[in-house]
Amino acid sequence: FSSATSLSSGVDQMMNELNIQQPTSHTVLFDLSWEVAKKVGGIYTVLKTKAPVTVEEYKSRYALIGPYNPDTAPTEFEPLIPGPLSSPIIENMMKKYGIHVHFGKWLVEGYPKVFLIDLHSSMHKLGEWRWDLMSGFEQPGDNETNETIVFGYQSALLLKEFAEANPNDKYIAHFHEWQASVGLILLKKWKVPVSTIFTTHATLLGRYLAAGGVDLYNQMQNLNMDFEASKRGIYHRHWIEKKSAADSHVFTTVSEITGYESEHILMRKPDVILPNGLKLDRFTALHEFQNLHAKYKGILNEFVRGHFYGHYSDFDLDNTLYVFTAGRHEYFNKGVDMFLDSLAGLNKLLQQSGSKMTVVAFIIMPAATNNFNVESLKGHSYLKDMRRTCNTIVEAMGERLFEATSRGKMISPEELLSQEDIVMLKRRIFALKQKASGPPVVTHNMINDNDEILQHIRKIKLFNSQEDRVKIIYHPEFLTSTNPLIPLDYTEFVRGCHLGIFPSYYEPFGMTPAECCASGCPSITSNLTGFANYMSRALPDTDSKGIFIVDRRFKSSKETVDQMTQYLWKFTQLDRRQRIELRNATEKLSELLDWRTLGKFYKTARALALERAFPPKPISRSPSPSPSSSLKLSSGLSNAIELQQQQQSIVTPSTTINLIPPSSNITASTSTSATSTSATSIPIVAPKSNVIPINTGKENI
Ligand code: G6P
Ligand code: 1S3
Repeated sequence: FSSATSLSSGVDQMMNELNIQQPTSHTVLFDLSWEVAKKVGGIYTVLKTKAPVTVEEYKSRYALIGPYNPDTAPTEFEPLIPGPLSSPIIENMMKKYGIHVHFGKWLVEGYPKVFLIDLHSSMHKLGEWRWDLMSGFEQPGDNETNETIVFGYQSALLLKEFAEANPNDKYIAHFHEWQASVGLILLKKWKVPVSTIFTTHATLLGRYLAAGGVDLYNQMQNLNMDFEASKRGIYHRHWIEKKSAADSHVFTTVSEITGYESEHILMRKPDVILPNGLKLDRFTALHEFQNLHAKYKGILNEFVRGHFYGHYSDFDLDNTLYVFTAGRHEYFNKGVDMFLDSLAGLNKLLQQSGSKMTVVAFIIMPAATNNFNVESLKGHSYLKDMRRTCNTIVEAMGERLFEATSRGKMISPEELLSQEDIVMLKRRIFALKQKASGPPVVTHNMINDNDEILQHIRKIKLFNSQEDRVKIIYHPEFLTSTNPLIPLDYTEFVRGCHLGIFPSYYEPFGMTPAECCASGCPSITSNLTGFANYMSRALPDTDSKGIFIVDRRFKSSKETVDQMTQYLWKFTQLDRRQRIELRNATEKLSELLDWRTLGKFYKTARALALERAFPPKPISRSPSPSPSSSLKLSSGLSNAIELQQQQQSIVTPSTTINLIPPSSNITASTSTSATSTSATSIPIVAPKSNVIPINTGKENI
C-alpha cells in the first residue's frame, strides 16, 4: 500500500539521518499514567497498544508506573516477585517512606512490568506535600488534585531511588497527562538526573472551555487562561499542567490542533507531535477480516432479535445497518448532539423514501446506572427460551421421524409436530407479543434522568417506535465479552458494526475512529480531531477510503448536521458489495496507524530528552574553552540546526507529513523552560544521539 509505505519509509529516512540509536543497556524507560491497568479514556488504549513495541525495544529496561486500583487490579495485574534490581528499591520505598509499591505485570500483550503505587499508604502526607508544592497560593481541596499530588510525590521518590541506586543508567520518565505529572515538577526541583517527557493528551482547560460552549478555536488567542481556569475552580490543576509543560525536557502532544491549543493554554509549543498508534492484527488475506465482520455482526443480530422481540417482524436483519458512537461521556465534546440530530435527519429521509432499511444506532458511553433494566433482560431471556423450545421440538421431531422411517413407515407433517409442541410454541409467541411498551432505548437503569443524551433523545423523539427506520440503543457502560446483552468486547463490537460516528468538537486525537480504521470499519469524524488532521495530511481523498470528515470548524452546527445526514444517507444507499469494498479500502489504511510506524516519533522525543538531560561531554579543543562554545558543542543541537532545511517535514512522493504545526518553531536552547524564547529557532528534530547501541541484555528493572 503505497502511501502507508512511503510514510513509513519517510520516517525511517529521517531517523537514519538523525542517527537515532537503539536504546543501550544503560537506558531505562518508564511511562507514567493514571490509566496504567485502569481504563478511563483513550490514554489506556495508547499505553496498552504501545506496550508490545516498547517492550520489544527496551526489553526489561521498560516499565510503567501508575496508582494501584483495587477494583481493576484483579483483572489487569498479576503480582510478581521483584528482580534483584527492583527488590531493594521497593523495600526502601516502604522502609524510608512507608510507601507500598505493588510490582508485577500488566495483563496486556507484551506483558510490560508495572509498579502500582498504593496512594493510601501516603495519604497522611498530603498536607505536608501539598504545602511544599503549592505554598504560593490557596491550597486545593478537591480529591482529584489531592490524589494527583500524593501520586506525584510517591512516583518522584520511586524514580529518585532508581536513579540514585544506578548512577550509570540513563533514565527517561515519560509522563502522560497532568494527573501523572507532579513527579516531573519534583524531579526538576530536586535536581534528580532523570530525563523527562510530558505528553498532554488534551488540555484540561481546553476541554472545559469547549464543553462550556466557548468558541475555543476562535477565542483562545483572546483569553487570559489563568483567569479562565480560576473562574472555573480548576486553577490548581491547570497550574500543574502548565508547570509540567514548562519543566519537562521535552514537551509533546498528540496532534497539531492540540499543539496549537497548548501554545495558547500551556504557553509552550510542543517539541514533537506524537500521533497515536495502535497494535494491528493484520491478516494475510482480506477475507479473514471480512469473515470476522460477519461473525460479530451475527452476535449483534442476536442482540437485536432479543431487544426488539415481538417488534422486529417489520425489519429485515439482512437489510439492517449497525452504526455507533463511543467514548468518554462528554455529550458536547464528543459530538453526541450532532450524532443524534443527524440520525433524526436520516430517519426522516428513510421514511420519506419508503426505504426498507433499518439503522440501529448504538451509543456506548459509560454513565452512572443501577445495572441493566428488566425490560432489556426480559427480551433476551424470552429469546433464549424460544430458542431452547425450538431446539427441543426439533430434537423430538427427529426422534419421531427416525422411529417411523426405521419401521418402514412414512410420517405426515401433522404427526411430526405434536399438539403439545404447538401449544408450547403458541404460548411463547403470545408471551413475545405481550409487550406493554416498545423496545427500550436505554439498556440500563440510569441514575441521572436529566442525562444530556437522554434529554436529547427525548427532544428528537427517536423512541424505537415501529415506524422509525432508525432505532437507538443507549448502552451506558463499556462493553465486555461477559456482557449478558451484547457479549462482545469493544474491538469485536467495532468489527461487527458497519460505521462508527465521531463528530467531536474537542478531540485531541481520537482513538475511536483510529480503532475503527484498524478494524476495517468506515467512520465519520470531524475536522477538529487529531485523527482527521493526521489522516487528511496522509491521504489526498479520505472519503473513498471510508474516512468521512465533516466540517465543524468553518460551518454552522446546522450545516454540519446536514453534511453528516447526507453522508449517512449515502452510506445507506450502498449495496453489500460496495460496503465490502469500502471496508477493504479502510482496512488497508491501518498501516498508517501502526505503532511500528508511529513509535518512531516517540524515539525522537526520547532521544531529544536524553540529549537535553545528559548533554555529551564537551570535546575540548583548547585548554580552556569558553562556556558558550562548550555549551554549543555539548548540546549536540548544532547538528540538528544543520539539518534544519531538510527536516522541516517528512516529504514522501505522495504526501507531506509535518511533525509540527506549520507555524511552529522549536527553541534550540539548552534551557527547557517554556518561558525561554531567546534561542535560535529550529524544526523539531532530534539531534545525534549520545547513546552507544550495545545491548548486553542486562536486567534493569
Ligand atoms: C463480509 C462477509 C460476507 C458478508 C458480508 C456482509 O464481507 O465475508 O460473507 O456477506 O460481510 O456485509 P454487510 O455489509 O452486509 O454486513
Ligand atoms: C484523550 O482521551 P479522551 O477520550 O479523553 O487522550 C486520547 C489519547 O491520546 C485522545 O485520543 C483523545 O482525543 C483524548 O480525549
